[in-house]
Amino acid sequence: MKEEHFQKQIDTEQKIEPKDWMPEQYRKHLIRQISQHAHSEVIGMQPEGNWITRAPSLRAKMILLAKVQDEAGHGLYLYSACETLGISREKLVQQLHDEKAKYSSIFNYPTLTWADMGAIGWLVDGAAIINQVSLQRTSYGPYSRAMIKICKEESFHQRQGYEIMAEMAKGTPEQKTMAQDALNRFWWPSIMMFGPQDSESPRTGNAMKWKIKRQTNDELRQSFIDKTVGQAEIIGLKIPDPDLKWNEERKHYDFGEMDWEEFWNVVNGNGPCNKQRLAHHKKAHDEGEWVRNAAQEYAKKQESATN
Ligand code: FAQ
Repeated sequence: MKEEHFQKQIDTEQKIEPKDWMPEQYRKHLIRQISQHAHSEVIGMQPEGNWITRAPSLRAKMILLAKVQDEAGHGLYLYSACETLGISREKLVQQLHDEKAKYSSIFNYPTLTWADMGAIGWLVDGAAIINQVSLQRTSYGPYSRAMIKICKEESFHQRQGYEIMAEMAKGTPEQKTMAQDALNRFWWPSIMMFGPQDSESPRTGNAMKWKIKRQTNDELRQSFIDKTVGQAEIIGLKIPDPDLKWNEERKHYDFGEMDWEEFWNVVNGNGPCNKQRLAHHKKAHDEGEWVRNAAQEYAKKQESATN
């Protein structure tokens, strides 16, 4: 009866809220996805944080600083949404440190030049938006509401990245080469953000049945590619895929095969920066212990003062 009522709520587009009954598998599925999403936002601060001190102008520095802070905020919205499912923030962070929880593969690639800041904003935030706009309609209320807030900021991120790429592409020949090189390195990892092909994705079945995901990995990837090809053309950069071609019958771009061995290697902890990213997070977490303790003491004092 409970299960039927739950599925009916989903089928009739009513949001599931924290106090509603939900199957244990649905709760676990959400904790897994939302926490991995939160970890991605927070780990995702590292590749860009790397360039704050080297931004080429005060304006560029202010924008990048604001963007990295936004990512921290996105992590917080998502951890809060996840906590409504009955798991603590400490446990979620522990799962990340124990490598039981993943984060997006894209953040395991290094950022070698300033143009990489452009490529991340344009492509990584661009891919994140396609995915997150779809997730605004996810069935779990707190996740859906977090997505609505996040998408507003994410579209500014995408535009600032595209602006960097556009400026560099019309700059000196060296700047244009740098922009093209960033696109060459970030293109395939960006389209890998959407996950394995549908036929290889074990989580998609339940995710679609429960409307946690509203579109599949392949649908979202196709939509990202269709949107991005024209943007590259406008600024005179070339997407590094010789098989990329408009298919008039499908009304979509056909594209080449991804290197799935590389994808699974990165997902399973063996990408170029996996070890470095996790070590940095652990160090920052340890060094922040006194801040968490002080905040807790302050909160306790405030509470006893009001009682
Ligand atoms: N990287 O069966 P599926 C951002 C794992 S936010 C790592 O297809 P599912 C903002 C997957 O977890 C970017 N692992 O799984 C920003 C599963 O492992 P598990 C993050 C991946 O969940 C921008 C296994 O493979 N966005 O970038 C990846 O149905 C700039 C099987 O896969 C989200 O997290 C991958 N690429 O679909 C921040 C969006 N792909 O858990 C800073 C929410 C797959 O069974 C700077 N998440 N895996 O051990 C989702 O939409 C989904 O979870 C997918 C994967 C689409 C990522």
